[in-house]
Amino acid sequence: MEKLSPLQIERLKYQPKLPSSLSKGINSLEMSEGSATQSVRDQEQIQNLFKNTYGKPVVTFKNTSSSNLSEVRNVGVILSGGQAPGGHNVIAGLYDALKSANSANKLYGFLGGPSGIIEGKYVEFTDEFMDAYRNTGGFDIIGSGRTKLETEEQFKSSLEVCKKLNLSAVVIIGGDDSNTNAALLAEWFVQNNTGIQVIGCPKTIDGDLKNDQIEISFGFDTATKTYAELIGNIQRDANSAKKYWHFVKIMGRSASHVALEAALQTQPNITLISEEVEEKKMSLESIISYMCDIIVRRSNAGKNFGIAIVPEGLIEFIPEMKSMISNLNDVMANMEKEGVAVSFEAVESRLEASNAKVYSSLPTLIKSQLLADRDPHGNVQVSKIETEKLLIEMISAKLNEMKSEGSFSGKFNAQSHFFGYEGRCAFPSNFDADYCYSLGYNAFALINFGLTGYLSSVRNLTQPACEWIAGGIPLTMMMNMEKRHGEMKPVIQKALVKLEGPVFKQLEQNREEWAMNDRYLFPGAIQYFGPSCVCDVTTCTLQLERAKALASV
Ligand code: FBP
Repeated sequence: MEKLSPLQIERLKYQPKLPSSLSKGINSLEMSEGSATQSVRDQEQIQNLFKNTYGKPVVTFKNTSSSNLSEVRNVGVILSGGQAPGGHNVIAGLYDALKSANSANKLYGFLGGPSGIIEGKYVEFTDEFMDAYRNTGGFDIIGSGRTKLETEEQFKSSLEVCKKLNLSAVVIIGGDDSNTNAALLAEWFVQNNTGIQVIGCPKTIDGDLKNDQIEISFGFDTATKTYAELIGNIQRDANSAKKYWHFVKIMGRSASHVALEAALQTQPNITLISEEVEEKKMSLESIISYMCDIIVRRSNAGKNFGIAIVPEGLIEFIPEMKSMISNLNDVMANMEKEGVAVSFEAVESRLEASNAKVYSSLPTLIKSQLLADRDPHGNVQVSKIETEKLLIEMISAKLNEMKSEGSFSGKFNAQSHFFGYEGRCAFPSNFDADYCYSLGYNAFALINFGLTGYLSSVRNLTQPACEWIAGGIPLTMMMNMEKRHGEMKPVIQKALVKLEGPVFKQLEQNREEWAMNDRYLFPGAIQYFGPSCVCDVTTCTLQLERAKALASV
């Protein structure tokens, strides 16, 4: 028998909570439809590309006393993209719903992400197999991957695999790119009269897959709490030794929700928010000046230490960098097509003059990191760019200059950290355990009502789980046209931090106080057992956004 840690043993026993609308079972549900929907932008183009799945209504479930018998259904599930705590519980919820609807139903897991459905690599879930993964972190139950599902050939091989397994539906658990895949596959399946449905589930620690119906993507709650714990520990260390500035880069490919949430939970001295940098058109130089100003003022107050939070995607939001990276993406896509080898010189000679100047001004380390392989969606892999080190290097240079001019006499010793992978596979918090289980359970309800091209939606999340509202939204509702690999493509729009929103305002109102007067908070480790005020509270982001949404109703 495999050896388990005490926490593993206890978490396996946790029974996740469901919204009361779903708790009476899959066969006692009634669905109500709202009015027709539209995509967030580029309505005409999106409607043209998604002729069969565009414009469908938002749906909501409530339970009914009558019991509908459900026909036998086999379902396939895919974990797609970066890991996020709670993925196993989405599958557990889906499995339990499917088996409770009809014990003859089968659930297949495609191995290694979307490539599993293309290549026909799968495993069938059994009670024993599923039970070993309940309430655990990670995606290791079936693995994940970032293969983009978009070509006719991929769709055809997926169809063959689905037919072989007699599937009536596929559930794709993923972020914006993966749910774009889900939307494309759903449309293709309808277009080709396959009768196979596709349902998405909103996953990503980045927290940028959201709108009014999707209040948050799963994994954000646990990941941000994990990073906040680590930052709190570092703050205590910095405040004890009083000799280092800690620069902490925090994951979140584009949006700064994770950095912002971690900052609200810990109250560090400096927090950069990429969306603000873009909005205020802050150049790299002005960011350095802003940070140096706080470092110098703290040093003058005798504090040669501090904590700075840097969002992972920052570099792509600095105007001169954004323009250079977008030009660089096109240049690299063309070089790949032409089979030209990538080198500093080759790239610089093809970039527009102003972008070439920005590129060549960067340290060699950053220049080569910017040339690393793009992800399958054509994005720069920002997790590989050491922005925190770039900032430290530039700040050191500026402070040395100031020293020689006599305007700085303090010390600046910096440590760099990157928190990302540490939080993506943590044991899901109680919130994520319940939310994920509900999303998976609800995904089967959407399948049972014959829907396709929908995203599982569970909302009203700051209330107790029994009051959560279950339903679904059409994936096309979140789509717009964006440039990928040098071409305009339909994609789900990322939800960035809103500068006029309550979450950023909370930082803005407090950051000067936090910069100078150490108001560090120490959240400690996620607690799974104990008082509800410790174990069941969700993020500041969700609480502030929901409070604002409810106040405006
Ligand atoms: P998803 O959007 O797929 O959930 O992934 C998010 C993320 O964790 C980002 O925060 C990060 O930039 C990226 O994945 C890292 O990707 P990889 O795991 O491929 O290194």
